[in-house]
Amino acid sequence: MEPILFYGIPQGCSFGSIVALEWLGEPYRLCRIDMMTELGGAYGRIHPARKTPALMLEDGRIVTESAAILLNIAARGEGRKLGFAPGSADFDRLNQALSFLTTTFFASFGPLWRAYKQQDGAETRQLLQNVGADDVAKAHQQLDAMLEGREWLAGPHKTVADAYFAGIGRWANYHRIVDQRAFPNVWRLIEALDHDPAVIFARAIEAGEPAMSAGGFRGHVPLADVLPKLAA
Ligand SMILES: N[C@@H](CCC(=O)N[C@@H](CS)C(=O)NCC(=O)O)C(=O)O
Repeated sequence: MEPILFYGIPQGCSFGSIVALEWLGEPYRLCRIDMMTELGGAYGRIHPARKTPALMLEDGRIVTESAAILLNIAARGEGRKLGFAPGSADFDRLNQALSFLTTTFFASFGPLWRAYKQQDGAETRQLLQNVGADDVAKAHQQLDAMLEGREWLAGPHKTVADAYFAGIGRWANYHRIVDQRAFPNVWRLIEALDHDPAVIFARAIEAGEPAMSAGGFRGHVPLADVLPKLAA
């Protein structure tokens, strides 16, 4: 059995794991989870905290947390150079970039997602949006500094850190909160990723449109069909 990635819509951070799987080029399947309606119920058997992404491995074990999933994908494809050998300076750089993105950068959007879900309370929503705008701008500033003099986040070629950024780097524009062109190194990376076939593929997958895989995608599988495959 191929690994199965559980990805969330809309605007999931799991987008990055789809991009990484495409870059890897090995067989995989996808299971689509609508985060507005499907996080409850049976999905809790895949991810008890009811978050996406999750990756089911060949033996039925589940890996959660984007960083762990992405490093699992990177470790599969030495030839694809999505990661680096442990002990090297590039390996440290990759872990540093991934840690920053999955903590500080991801968390800076927390208030904005709270505001997004908030149905009423215009005042609270405004407060959350103000806090979010400030946090997101600071996180972009930090990322811009990290990218100084570098084409990609973690070294001389694109890695799973860039794949992850392709997903969460969209959020500033989605929330219309920060003009990313004010951060030239970040903007350069966004533009470089924008036309990448794997990013185009992941966008089409999220939108539910026909998507052209580089070769690894073996189709969607419904959640009900995956549950019996779970490791005991
Ligand atoms: N630390 C986790 C965060 C996972 C997470 O919060 N995922 C979001 C989507 S980006 C989610 O599932 N949200 C649904 C919810 O909280 O209701 C990771 O990096 O995988």
